[in-house]
Amino acid sequence: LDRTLERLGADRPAFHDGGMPAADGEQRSPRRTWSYGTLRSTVDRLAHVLTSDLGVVPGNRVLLRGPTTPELAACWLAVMKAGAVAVTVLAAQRAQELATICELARVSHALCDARVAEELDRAAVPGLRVGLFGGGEHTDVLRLAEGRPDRFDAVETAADDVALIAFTSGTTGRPKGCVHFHRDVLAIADTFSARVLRPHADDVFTGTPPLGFTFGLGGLVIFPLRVGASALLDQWRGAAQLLDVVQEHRVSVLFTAPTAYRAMLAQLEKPGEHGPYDLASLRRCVSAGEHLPASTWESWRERTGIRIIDGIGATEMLHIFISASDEAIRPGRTGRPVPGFQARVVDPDGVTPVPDGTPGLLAVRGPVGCRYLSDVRQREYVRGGWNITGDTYVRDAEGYFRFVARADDMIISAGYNIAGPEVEEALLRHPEVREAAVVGRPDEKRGQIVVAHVVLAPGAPRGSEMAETLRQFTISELAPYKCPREIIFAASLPRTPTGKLQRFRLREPELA
Ligand code: 3SK
Repeated sequence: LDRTLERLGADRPAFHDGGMPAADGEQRSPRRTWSYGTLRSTVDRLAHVLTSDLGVVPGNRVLLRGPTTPELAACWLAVMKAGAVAVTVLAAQRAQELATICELARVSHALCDARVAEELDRAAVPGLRVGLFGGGEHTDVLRLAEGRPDRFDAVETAADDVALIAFTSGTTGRPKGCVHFHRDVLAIADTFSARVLRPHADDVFTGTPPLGFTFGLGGLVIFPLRVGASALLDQWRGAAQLLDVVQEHRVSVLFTAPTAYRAMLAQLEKPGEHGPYDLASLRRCVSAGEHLPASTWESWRERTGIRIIDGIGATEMLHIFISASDEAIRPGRTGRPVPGFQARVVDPDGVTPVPDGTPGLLAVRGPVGCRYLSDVRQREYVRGGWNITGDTYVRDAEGYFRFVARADDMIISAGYNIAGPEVEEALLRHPEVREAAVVGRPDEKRGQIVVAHVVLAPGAPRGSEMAETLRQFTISELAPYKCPREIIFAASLPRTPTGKLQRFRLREPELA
């Protein structure tokens, strides 16, 4: 922040927010732009509040909680300047999860958006000192900050001091804290962002991942600030609002997940309602968080002319480590290791490489890596210096990595190995299918059978005839043994607050 400001001046826009009507017709909120100058003075004043009023000392762990706003981003930067450690959580997390996280990370302080403070209250964390922002006057840390000096000398941290503990509940629901250093924060900006995304100072970023998810923190705060660009920080309220935001703010860099690309494509098909949309400002669209099917990639390119930059990242690795851009993109394949990273495919021992073309566990190493906070699962994740992400991948002769499944999403039926995502991808090619999740269900005869949970387009008839149509459709696309034996129609699929499919809830419906 300081360097960018010195280099490009204080007047450039850093963050925008508001100004967009909500999908449900709610009033337009005033549109605001924070210049780099405003951002820095807010951050510095907040750093004074943290250190002088709330008693934060370097190394203290400060929980950050709120919807995506410039205020939340300013709090994150203030924690960095104060030499404290940001513990990022999602606004959607509930009291019990917050209590667990605070205990695991030994959180002593919190900065919390007043709109979501109740849940933190209910977590009843012993000794926690909380500063609220965006709420009533006398409790608001931003109000308090107005009376503090507008320059703060950042605490001298070392490259290997802890900057961030990011929590992941993964797709299985057990929270793990991932520790990242100050140098890791810069490393993701100087690898994926600088080498693959290649943003410039005039870019306007936006996207759907929240700042409590490192996909969002990188894409919406770290990457734009590193190059002096600006970001629109808001909460995602649906495809129509996201398209409106892109059009109205002339967004050029979009970070989101495959589900949102599909939802926007469906919205673009709707006659008249909001569109036609002018999306000509877009030049970079990034997809991560889940596998991007080639059909979604193709449809987006046909509709917008843009080649989506797919990527795989992980909270353990802070951000994206395999990706490709421009002409190097191969639809349906994630890409190649981002410069600075190495990747290979290994057998289940986690160490021995398998030949190209053979599926195995993805192993990666580079300038960032997994450091779980006191968790025995560290031993499984890092083996022989390589991070084993839990994804099954194949590397081809060109050195491209193709996603097969999460290691625990492989279905073994009558001796066949079936990758759930491959069947999902086939189902998604059917015009009436909006979302699909394919899991194995225990079966006496076959070990497991393939079960598909499907969300249909609005108005499409559910029922046995449609189920049979979809079964026949998958048989026409894939080997018959991969065809779902059962199709269950659903209104929606279970997802984590960051949008990842929770297949375990479909495998074990009692957890749903
Ligand atoms: O967990 C993920 O899927 C992810 C993707 C991109 C960047 C960062 C993360 C955590």
